[in-house]
Amino acid sequence: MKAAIISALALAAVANAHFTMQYIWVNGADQGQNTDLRVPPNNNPVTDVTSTDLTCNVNGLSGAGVNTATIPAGANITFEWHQHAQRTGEDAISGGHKGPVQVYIAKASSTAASFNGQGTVWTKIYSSGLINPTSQQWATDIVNANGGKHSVVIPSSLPAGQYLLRAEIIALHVAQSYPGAQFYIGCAQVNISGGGSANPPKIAIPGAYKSSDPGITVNIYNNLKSYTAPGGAVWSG
Ligand SMILES: *[C@@H]1O[C@H](CO)[C@@H](O)[C@H](O)[C@H]1NC(C)=O
Ligand SMILES: *[C@@H]1O[C@H](CO)[C@@H](O)[C@H](O)[C@H]1NC(C)=O
Ligand SMILES: [Cu+2]
Repeated sequence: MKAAIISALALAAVANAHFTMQYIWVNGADQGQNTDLRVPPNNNPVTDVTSTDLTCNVNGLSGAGVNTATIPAGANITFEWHQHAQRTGEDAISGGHKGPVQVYIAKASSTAASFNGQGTVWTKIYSSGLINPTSQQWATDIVNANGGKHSVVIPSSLPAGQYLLRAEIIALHVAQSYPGAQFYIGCAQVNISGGGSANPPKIAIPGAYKSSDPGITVNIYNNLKSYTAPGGAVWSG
């Protein structure tokens, strides 16, 4: 009985232990809390893959009042996530959240701040999922071990201009039925200087993700041997 109560409490703690993107770093330089970011009203996940909240989280269709960071082509961007407005004293994203980490980029039609990210505009530039099936180590375990951080190098062949960068952590601990998968999304506004002339493949978010995707509705506690994240292949520049 006592064990049952404790595990029920543990489950409740996992369910409530949500998180948001709070910082980006540009080539190792911390830009400051909530700077260059579209900040959602709370740390709850998005669970409806057809919602425009899937683009840049709740209230994320515009970045009015949000600074846009100028970054050099080929910059190394580090995203940093936390459960609450504190960097220490708790797991960054809570160990119960298991799943992939992905990053997408979309070129703004005019300014990044006014761009809503709708349509077939997103290019996947990073994806990490089930890293080790034997130990069941997920990309999220690495993010937790790194104090909430993961990094991506922006392909230097992308043209100069203003972009939204969209990082996503999908927590799959209750994903065996839909809706269940939890989408944690953070969007940063950047202005790439330098760059090239690549025209990468693109998908729509929402649009490309389906409730039936094997990376979205999945029982991860069933000795999973491999995992396919939604959204297709990474474009490496
Ligand atoms: C990007 O920056 C992070 C944090 O400073 C660092 O750990 C990582 O090695 C860098 N990646 C590359 C490819 O330079
Ligand atoms: C974007 O960067 C370019 C340099 O490539 C600069 O001239 C321009 O002012 C920047 N725009 C914004 C909005 O920061
Ligand atoms: Cu949570």
